[in-house]
Amino acid sequence: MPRSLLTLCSMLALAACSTDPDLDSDGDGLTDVIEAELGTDPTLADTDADGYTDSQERHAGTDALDPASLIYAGGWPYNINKDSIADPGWDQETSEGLLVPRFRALDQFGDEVDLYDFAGQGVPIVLDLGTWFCDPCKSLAAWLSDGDTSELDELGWWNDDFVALREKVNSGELYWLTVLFSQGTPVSQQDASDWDDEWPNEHIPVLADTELQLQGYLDVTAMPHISVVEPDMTLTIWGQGPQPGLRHLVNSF
Ligand SMILES: [Ca+2]
Ligand SMILES: [Ca+2]
Ligand SMILES: [Ca+2]
Repeated sequence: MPRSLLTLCSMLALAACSTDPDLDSDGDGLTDVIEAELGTDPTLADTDADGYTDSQERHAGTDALDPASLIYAGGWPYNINKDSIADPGWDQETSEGLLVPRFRALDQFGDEVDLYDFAGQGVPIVLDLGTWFCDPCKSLAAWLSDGDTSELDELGWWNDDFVALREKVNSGELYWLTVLFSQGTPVSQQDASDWDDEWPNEHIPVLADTELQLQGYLDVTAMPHISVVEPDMTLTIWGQGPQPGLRHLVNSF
């Protein structure tokens, strides 16, 4: 065994230490050799237990040894392979079956969130677009926050079947992104923060579409607007109104 690997093996103190330089004992995407160099634990995918793997933290440039150093303060997913998604850009026509452009926006914590970080996790994504002036949007937010459907029950499009979707959001089986926009005074990061203060759900990023990019692309006029995106970023349901998207999701679980 080469001297360097002997040294590594003694450092790692692994029962089954191998001479394989490609060995990734914890399957986190970093070899044991690289983890020894970084000081991360080769037997733990997430050394600092902050929800992001050592490999994700290295990719994002955060500290894999510091639980206070997070990729997103909100704990949103991170996709190491997001650059491989063929971003069609905002000039592409909007159509079900096509990829959604790479939307980036500030969230309630001030982090710039990349929509493509939610790709590749095997979890469908809801794009819920609304405004402060849309009362049903706020009723939807209230339900997502505390489960209260009393305001939604008054609305013609609401169905009791949709209640199950909140459980999917809270269990991580469904990503729900609330995206705020405004046709008048542009929304700001403060709006995202205020919205989250009013109707908090720790699983839901609230994003400020300051440039009306997603709002324009999805041609949002009726609200709440619910579009559904597959894990590969294909637009599956291009919502006009909330019902088609919510119905599709209920049927897909
Ligand atoms: Ca590893
Ligand atoms: Ca590791
Ligand atoms: Ca960390």
